Amino acid sequence: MSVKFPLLLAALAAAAPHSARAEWAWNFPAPVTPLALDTLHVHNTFMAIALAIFVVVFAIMLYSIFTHRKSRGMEPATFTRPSTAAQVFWTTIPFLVFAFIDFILMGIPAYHSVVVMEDTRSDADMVVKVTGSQWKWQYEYPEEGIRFVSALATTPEQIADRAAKGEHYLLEVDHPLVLPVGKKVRILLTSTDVIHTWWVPQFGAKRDAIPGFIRETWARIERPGTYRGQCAELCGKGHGFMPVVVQAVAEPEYRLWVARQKGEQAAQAAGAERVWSRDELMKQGETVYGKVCAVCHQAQGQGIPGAFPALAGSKVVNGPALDRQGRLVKDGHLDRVMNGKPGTAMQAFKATLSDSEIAGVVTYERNSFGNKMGDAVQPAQVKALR
Ligand code: HEC
Ligand SMILES: [Cu+2]
Repeated sequence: MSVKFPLLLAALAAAAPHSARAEWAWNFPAPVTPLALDTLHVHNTFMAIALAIFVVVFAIMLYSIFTHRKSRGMEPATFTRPSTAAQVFWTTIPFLVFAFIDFILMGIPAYHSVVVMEDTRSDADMVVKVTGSQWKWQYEYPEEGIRFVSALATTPEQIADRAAKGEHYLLEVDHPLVLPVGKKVRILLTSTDVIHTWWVPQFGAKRDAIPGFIRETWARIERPGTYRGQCAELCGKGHGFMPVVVQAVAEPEYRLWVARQKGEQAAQAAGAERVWSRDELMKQGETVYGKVCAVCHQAQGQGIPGAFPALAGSKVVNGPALDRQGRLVKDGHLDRVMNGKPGTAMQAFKATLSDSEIAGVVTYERNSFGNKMGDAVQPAQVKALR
């Protein structure tokens, strides 16, 4: 069943200014999971029932008003208290009618949907763990040992209107979540800081990612494609900048992707074994800084007074990172980046960045924005501190 309200929407669309119409859709986005299909059915059934009740109630009301009008010589009734039997009758009948509608007509499909939603485990083919952090998503495939961070790909220039916006403005990421079509994916959700919500409208699932808890949902994507969503829980300054992008591909293509990811991760791990040149570290660091740190500390390391400290001239950045034995200096530069500062927006990056990314970004900060430490941190040193 598909109930739409073309007349009402057409009227609204005609009234709206032209520019506001570009994003108008007539219905929900096409569901691509059984769960989304089920909840859409519930929505449509409920809308049909609500519409039917609306029509019946209004018809009775309008009929009563117009038929019993004074100009037709209607006399008001004079009773003050109708019989008890009449009162019981006109209370009981509507009660029974609505009990039937609520508990049977609406209750059964709604109950079915909730059961489908909560059934995250039976016949699950694979597990993906999703971790929200201000302001990006981390995806982990525990069975494959794959893990990566998925961050906004829209550039700061596009956001500031200094460059042309792309088709998927603010709905594009550097590393989408890749999932096989037709497999039941159990999705575990948690967060490292505040509550986020992982939401892809076409999957029909929207579940909070709560720090300290693991919540779950599931998806069996029936059609290959790219599906986009957003964080749906106000989670701070970058809330509007942590989109979700899922790429659903056929099973063989998925296996290929998994193999490639494993290769990349192995290469990254190998990168920690060798000595990097300063230039390599600076280059790596600049990329990481722009992608991960600049949202808070800003492009030139100037920070935002009162919220995010400047790294240009910072005592921490211009202090020691490691002591002579290669141990962390407490509250030093490397300590701050690896372990964060609990209770502040400065999170521990050792969980989300690789050895070479941490070594790179620390080296970069120590030698940029006017900081001139002249030293470098090696990936192997970071690895030894994990
Ligand atoms: C979500 C915002 C946010 C992001 C992203 C972020 N930081 Fe921070 N950072 C902070 C805040 C807030 C502090 C101050 C913590 C405190 O109260 O000492 C801080 C402090 C620091 C400090 C110490 C500066 C000082 O003078 O106290 C360093 C170094 C630092 N961050 C490096 C990084 C690096 C490297 C990255 C990227 C890998 C990064 N930060 C990403 C918010 C952020
Ligand atoms: Cu969020």
